[in-house]
Amino acid sequence: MSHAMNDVARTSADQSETVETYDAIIIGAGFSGLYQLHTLRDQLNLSAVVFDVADDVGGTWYWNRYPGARCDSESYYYCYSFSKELQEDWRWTELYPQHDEIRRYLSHVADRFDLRRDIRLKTRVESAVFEEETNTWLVSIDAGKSYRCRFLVSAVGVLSSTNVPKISGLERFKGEWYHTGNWPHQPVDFSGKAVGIIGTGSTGIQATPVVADQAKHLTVFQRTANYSVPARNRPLSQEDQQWIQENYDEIRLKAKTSSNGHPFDVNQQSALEVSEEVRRQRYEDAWKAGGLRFRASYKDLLQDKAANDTASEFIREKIRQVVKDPETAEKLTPRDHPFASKRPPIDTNYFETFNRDNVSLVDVKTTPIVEITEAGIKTSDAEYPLDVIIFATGFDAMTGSLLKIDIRGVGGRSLKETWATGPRNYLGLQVPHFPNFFMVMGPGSPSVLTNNPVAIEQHVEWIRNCIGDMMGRGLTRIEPDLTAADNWVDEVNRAANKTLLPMASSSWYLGANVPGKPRAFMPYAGGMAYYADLCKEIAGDDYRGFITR
Ligand code: N01
Repeated sequence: MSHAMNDVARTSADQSETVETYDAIIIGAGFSGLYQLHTLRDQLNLSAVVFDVADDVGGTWYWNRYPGARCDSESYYYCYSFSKELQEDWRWTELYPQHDEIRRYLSHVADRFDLRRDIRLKTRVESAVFEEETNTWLVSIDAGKSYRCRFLVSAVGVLSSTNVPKISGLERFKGEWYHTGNWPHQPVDFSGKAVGIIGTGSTGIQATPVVADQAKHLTVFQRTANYSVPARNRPLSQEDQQWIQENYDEIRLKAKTSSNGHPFDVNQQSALEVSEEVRRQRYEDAWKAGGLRFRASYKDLLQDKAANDTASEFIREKIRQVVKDPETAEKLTPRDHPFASKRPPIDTNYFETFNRDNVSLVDVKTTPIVEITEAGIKTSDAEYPLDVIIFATGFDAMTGSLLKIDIRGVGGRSLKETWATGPRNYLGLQVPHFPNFFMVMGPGSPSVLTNNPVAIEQHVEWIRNCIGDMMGRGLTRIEPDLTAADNWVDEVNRAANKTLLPMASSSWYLGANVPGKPRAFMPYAGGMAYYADLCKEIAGDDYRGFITR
């Protein structure tokens, strides 16, 4: 039997306007929103709708189409695990899938589970206001229409609000400019052009070799040198496919019981308890194998600075070996933060690209960008004429997309103001005074420190179970109490401080990349499996720390 509220017209509180009403409104049609819709509509039998501003499903993968964009997690586990049939009928072609393949996958999911009929595309949610009299949310979209729902779920993504730095003169630039996170749908032709790319995070590191292949000249404007490990991407063979299908249960279990959602073992030795020779061999093997597994070489790389130094120095040596010009190699060598204290990129020929004649590197820490002119980028010591500027400058991560929506909880308080000093909430799932509002991958949850689909499925299923429990018990309202939220913020900080993560002072984990953003360590570093168990235990303990009625 359906629990659905009237999913047709219903009269709003002020009686003057008729609004469509749903049990749940979900904002965002990426990995999170698609699965949340499936769980609420098809498993709980609720009426639910998804709004997304894009003209197709895909979330972050809808927008990130820049040259070289592909996933850093391996394809066969950077995907949903909730449906065996889905798992069996989809074959990934490469170890690290390109953006278009991930979009095809998400499109397939939308079709396979008949989700599209409840997804409204080209629809931007402008505001959501909680109304106490009815314990419902009034959600307004850009077309001026409003909808009402009992449960509001943010599935807006953690890396979806682009960060274009305010560099004076951009509006005068006569060439083309793009942000990687809002890339045109038609390929951009770089042939015969002088291209500049600002930013050397995961995105810039993926894009640089591909753009260099096409451009007449590529200038990379680097503020912070970065560590990167070769990805060693390759097509998946028939044998790989067979191995994946035969071992899927074990792969999924390993991912779910790991600290970061990746199904590989972390070596339980300390980097400091083995000889130099043994350690070097292990790093060499990990370098040859490639990928984020390099981080798992020793258990203490993210906890102990001396242990980390051994890995950091190994990568620095590799950079010096690969990059032929010693001055360029030195500029590319990271020294101001430990390896993996910022999200570590993986690459295909990134450092090798700086051996090309058509590529140059500008260190904008020593010679900062002063302005953008009609003709290109001007630093404190030179002007670089450019036809195209690529901003690979990242995102207003974790909170940016959410805070673009005017969300108002009890008493009209705004979420943006409530979070003026940092995103205080409970478990990264709910915010005090914002009842029946849930966040998938909210700040304060493991989110960006994980292989995302694992964290997404855990959140989506927790939210489904919570809403199901509420329905079952006839409850109309749930929100965290303030003390629980404060304690959780303390726990998020405690967990971060046990690691080297806060040592990267310019990291987007801290909000440091966006001027004016409050500095707060946002993801929960206590481990995915521990966190998932805790969420389950809290729900089982009558939703400890939540107020229900
Ligand atoms: O962004 P970033 P990203 N002047 O913020 C520089 C995920 N991802 O898009 O370090 C000059 O990491 C900035 O310099 P600094 C992944 O989680 C996943 O690369 O602040 N430079 C930095 O070099 C990743 O971590 C995949 O000093 C400026 C760069 O721009 C996250 O997305 C692929 C500047 C921004 O790096 C974000 O990565 C790609 C300025 N004013 C990304 N402002 C997958 O494979 C910024 N910078 C799944």
